[in-house]
Amino acid sequence: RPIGVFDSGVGGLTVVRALMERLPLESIIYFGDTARVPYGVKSVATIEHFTAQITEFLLQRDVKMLVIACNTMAAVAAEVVHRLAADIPVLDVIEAGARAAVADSAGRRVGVIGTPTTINSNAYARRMHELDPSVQVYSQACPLFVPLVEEGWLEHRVTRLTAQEYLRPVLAEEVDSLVLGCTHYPLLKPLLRDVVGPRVRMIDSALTIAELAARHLQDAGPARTTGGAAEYRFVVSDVPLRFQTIGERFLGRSLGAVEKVDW
Ligand code: DGN
Repeated sequence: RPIGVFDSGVGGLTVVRALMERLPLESIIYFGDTARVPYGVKSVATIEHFTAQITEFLLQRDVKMLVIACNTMAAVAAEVVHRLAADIPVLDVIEAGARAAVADSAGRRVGVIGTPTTINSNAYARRMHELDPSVQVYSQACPLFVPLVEEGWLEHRVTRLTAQEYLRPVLAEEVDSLVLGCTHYPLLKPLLRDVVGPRVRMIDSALTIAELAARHLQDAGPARTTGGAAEYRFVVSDVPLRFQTIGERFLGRSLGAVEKVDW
């Protein structure tokens, strides 16, 4: 049975990439809601409705685990997924990122960046405070990052200036960690490293959720050692212009055939 991974669009492929590297024997079915992205600026009710629809779709494909790769969905609609998929583990990037951020957290000052919906939901800060009330959290919405990454401007001076502008208030608080709270931000890691300097620990929620998924599967039983190679299916709600190019940049390899859902 495959692991189901879903996102509001193409960005969750950074999570698929991390899962492929961490769990190379596991099959994955990915759903990207490319027809309705971006979610980062939509209302909670709409995001909940879309999330429920995607969850049902993946449950019908008999997934053994669900991974909410989209920070925006995890921030405001994780409950919906837990309710609909009560029989299987449901992991989400916010839980994974928040846990990693507070690990060894004595006196930690943590910065969180994400889409406006993720930041306004306060989900990261709330979860981190539950895990460790002593942690100080400073959040910043970075709405221009998603389009800049999709444009492929990963090292562009416009992106650098934008990052300096967005991160100035967070860096002024002398954070020791920065949570990359959006599917797109792992692609900006080299540039963000330059902007935040070598001292700040960067938490990549794609890597942390792959680690969490590996731990869950280990607890569930011995790793699969027989059977065929892992299979990957990519399903989207639209095949927009340049999808293949952008998707392959996120995935770090060829996507192969992409299926379009018939809704
Ligand atoms: N996948 C979204 C996230 O991680 O917040 C970013 C894309 C979007 O919906 N704006």
